[in-house]
Amino acid sequence: MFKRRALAVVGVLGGLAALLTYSACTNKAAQQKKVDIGASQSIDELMKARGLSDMDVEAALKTYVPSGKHDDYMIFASGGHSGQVLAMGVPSMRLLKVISVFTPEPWQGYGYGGESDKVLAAGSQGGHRLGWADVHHPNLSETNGDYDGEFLFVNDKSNGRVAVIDLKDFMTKQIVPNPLVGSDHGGAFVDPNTNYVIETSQYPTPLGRGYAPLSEYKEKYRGLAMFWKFDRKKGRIDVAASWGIELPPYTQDLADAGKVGSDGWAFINSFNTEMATGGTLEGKPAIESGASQNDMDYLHVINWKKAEELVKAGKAKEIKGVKVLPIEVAADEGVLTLVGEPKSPHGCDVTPDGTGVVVGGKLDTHATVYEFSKMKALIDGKKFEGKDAFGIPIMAFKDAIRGQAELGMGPLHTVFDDKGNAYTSLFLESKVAKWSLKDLKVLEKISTHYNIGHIMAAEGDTVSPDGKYVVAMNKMAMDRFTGVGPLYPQNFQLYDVSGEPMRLLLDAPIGIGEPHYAQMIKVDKLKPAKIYPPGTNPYTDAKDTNAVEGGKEKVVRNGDVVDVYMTAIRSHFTPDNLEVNEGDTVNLHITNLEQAEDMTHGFALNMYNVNISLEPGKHENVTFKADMPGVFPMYCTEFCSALHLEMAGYLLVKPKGEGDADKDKDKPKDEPKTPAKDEPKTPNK
Ligand code: CUK
Ligand code: CUA
Repeated sequence: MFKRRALAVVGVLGGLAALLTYSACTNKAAQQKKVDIGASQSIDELMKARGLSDMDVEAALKTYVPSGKHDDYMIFASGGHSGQVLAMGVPSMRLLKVISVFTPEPWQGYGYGGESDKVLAAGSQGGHRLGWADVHHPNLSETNGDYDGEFLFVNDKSNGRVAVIDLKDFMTKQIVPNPLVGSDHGGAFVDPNTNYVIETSQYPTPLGRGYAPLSEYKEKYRGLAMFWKFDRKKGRIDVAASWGIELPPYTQDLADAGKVGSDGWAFINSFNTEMATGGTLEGKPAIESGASQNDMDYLHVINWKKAEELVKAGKAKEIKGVKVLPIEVAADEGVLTLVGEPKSPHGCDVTPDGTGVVVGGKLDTHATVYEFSKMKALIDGKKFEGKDAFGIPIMAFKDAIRGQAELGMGPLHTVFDDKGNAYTSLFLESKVAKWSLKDLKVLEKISTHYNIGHIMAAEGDTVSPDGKYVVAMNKMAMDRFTGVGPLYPQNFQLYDVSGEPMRLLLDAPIGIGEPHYAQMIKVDKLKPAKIYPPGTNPYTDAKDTNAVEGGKEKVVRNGDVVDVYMTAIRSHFTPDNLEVNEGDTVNLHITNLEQAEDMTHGFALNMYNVNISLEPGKHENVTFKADMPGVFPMYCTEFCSALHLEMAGYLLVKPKGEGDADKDKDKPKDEPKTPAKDEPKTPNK
């Protein structure tokens, strides 16, 4: 025990270990007590006082990141229903930022009157402004199958949307609503060079979201694989160049893109190939049992490079302006092929070398590894065992697989390390199974607490995973934390997988939920900006046409439209007092003139729901209608200097009938003011 601890300490923190002068062969408590850590207590005394074991101390030493030191990895984790994405450091598991994506977020001034309102509005579905999202699968942009640290994509399962986050400034730049599907799930996944952001539907609906009764489910309901073209130069999805493939009304689930030899292909697992539609009140089986009748569902194997050619050759039909390759074409041309998947499949993960696809089974004890080369040969040779009800060819299961790994109860998702091992989450067993891709044999298992869903590993689904760390994203936390009421914290558990056995290092409750997937990237691949060049509009990535320079501030009135060109710098706004008339449309153009790191100013205008964040150099345009007369303090919401509280001003909205705000300026100061009630009501100019 003691020897192991000494070695671990040396491995993790050589300097400290030397200081502690642990001996590998002695176990004398007396010698221990000599270790003075500078706070009058020895390590042993501290351990005793806090009830810590050797393993606890080892875990602490492996995860503690001293103040001022940085983490080695960054996690981008789904924020679940919050609609946001969490950025966390590894190994400390410190939360660094909640990136606002689909949901307004006040601190980042996201959705409170500024330019970000346009991004959120563009994410409307069916004319409805959506106030939440169910984020499932963040995916980092890749170059040659490796994370390149430039962009992050996430999907909103509930409303069928995909968002683009630019990792230059960790801001959401685009939300693209899918006009065809009712919900999505597989995705956002990228191909190895991020040509496409792939989004696949979940619950089938009529494509284009029209009406069709459930009795016409088989005829009218469909799934979809959407290929959003990514324009890396612009950093945006090019909606016009995007297209889809019509899928049968099975419930498509997780998806992954092929890599290396399987680049150009995509794989989607599915369930409910029974096409059950429920009807519990009418005494019909619920979807849960209706969808669990067949022993096999279908893995969808898609040749997207071929689909792309067919779309370009005009073989697609248009639905709501989107080019969609019909099922018949996809089936006949070898674009879409099926192969059986055992018992309630879940998870769909391509191995780092691109040769295998791992699919779990919620009601199975195996993970199945499909062999890409075998499937390719079957498809090329047109060797099928039959067709499904939609005419899609089906490969024989036994001919398409490398084998099955007997892992335990309820395997879901799989990630990989640098030594040819796979790590699969076992939902029902609450364990992580480590197994070898070579012989599909389990090497070891470790408990999670509890009901693990997704799992992530350092660079775990690139062509060159790092190993080192695995994180379990658990569905339950039960006894892990101090109670906070019946809605329990969501818990990430960090494991050290650098050696054997695997070790649990740290619990990280995250405060929001429910997260699904996450990816972990080496921090040296990220090159985030520290400031913006002066006057930058982050949504155009260019200097805003309304950017304001110091000394050029002004107020311009045009009828009942008032344009205010304002600057912010420690610790004042110029202008700081604004006077407008009730009913005016007010456009605030505010540039933060600061070029010093972390000199962010906020701009809040009370009662008008305006709150924006002005990072150094950033420009924002805010528009609101001054429909509430009165006096409204406006102030900086970031504690930017000793005189931050003084960084304030007033918006005066003159009630209708009290005279024109501008006109008053020209009146001689001593002219007696006419009471409002005596004035004729005149419309504001
Ligand atoms: S799903 Cu959540 S645990 Cu949406 Cu990726 Cu498997
Ligand atoms: Cu600027 Cu506080």
